Amino acid sequence: MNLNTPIKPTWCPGCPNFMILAGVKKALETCGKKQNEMAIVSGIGCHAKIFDYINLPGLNSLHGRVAPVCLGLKVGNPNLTVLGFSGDGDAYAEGMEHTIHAARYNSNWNYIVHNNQVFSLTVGQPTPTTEKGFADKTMPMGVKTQPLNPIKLMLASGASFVARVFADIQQVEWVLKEAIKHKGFSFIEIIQPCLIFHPSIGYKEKTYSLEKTKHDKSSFDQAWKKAQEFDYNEVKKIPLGIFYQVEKPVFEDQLPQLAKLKKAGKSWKDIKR
Ligand SMILES: Cc1ncc(C[n+]2csc(CCOP(=O)(O)OP(=O)(O)O)c2C)c(N)n1
Repeated sequence: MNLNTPIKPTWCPGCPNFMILAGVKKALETCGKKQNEMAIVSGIGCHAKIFDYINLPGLNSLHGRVAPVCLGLKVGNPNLTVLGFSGDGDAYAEGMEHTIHAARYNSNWNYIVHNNQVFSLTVGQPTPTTEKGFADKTMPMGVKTQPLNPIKLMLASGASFVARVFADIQQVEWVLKEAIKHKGFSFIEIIQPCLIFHPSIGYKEKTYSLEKTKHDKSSFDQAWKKAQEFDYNEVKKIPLGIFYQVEKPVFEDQLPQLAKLKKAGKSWKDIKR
């Protein structure tokens, strides 16, 4: 499988998005799917450039609209493995309503949010996950609001797989393969420091792996408790790994119109009507 494209990345030198790209490619190459069984979607922002660097079909969509496009792909071809790439601005500001409903629908696709706690492409304005007090040229008086905790949001919205990793090749590869195996909506947040506008200094040192603890990922109460350890404001401990994973009815599996396609392993365009 050759996932390379001729397009030269325009991310800043050293951007953790390069680690995410490498981890994603490794996961796709080894997840057991063929190249023509996968599709990718992205929003708008630095994260979204990943669309140009992976040789898979899909859509570089509109700002905040990753989730409905992924749902549309699954309804058009339930046999596709779909990966949607978003940013914290894309997923939690402009696309907030879609993010909530994606968790609620439990369609079988993977939502990967590169969270750098700022709108990077538009030069560093605060997003819903920026810490209180953060100040820069665009917000010289500092942020006055409390940040949103996306792990809590996804748990409360009904997501059946909720995970967070750091922008590290091995972590991204591992979590993505787990998410692809999961039947249902998989939410993965990747902490992706932006070296220019939000370097997240000291974050990596505070991370630890839930997989190395006694965490029971089938327990909503334990997941909720772990989600509160990092409030995106104060960096004391940052749990990484799978917070929550359970089986729930998958949206497209309940649609009788799609049963024929699923059984035949085909998409609408291959079916004679
Ligand atoms: C409808 C719409 N509103 C606003 C914009 C401007 N815009 C482009 S990228 C972006 C920020 C993206 O931030 P984020 O999703 O956090 O991605 P990052 O650049 O940090 O990876 C914004 C607001 C747009 N392109 N379209």
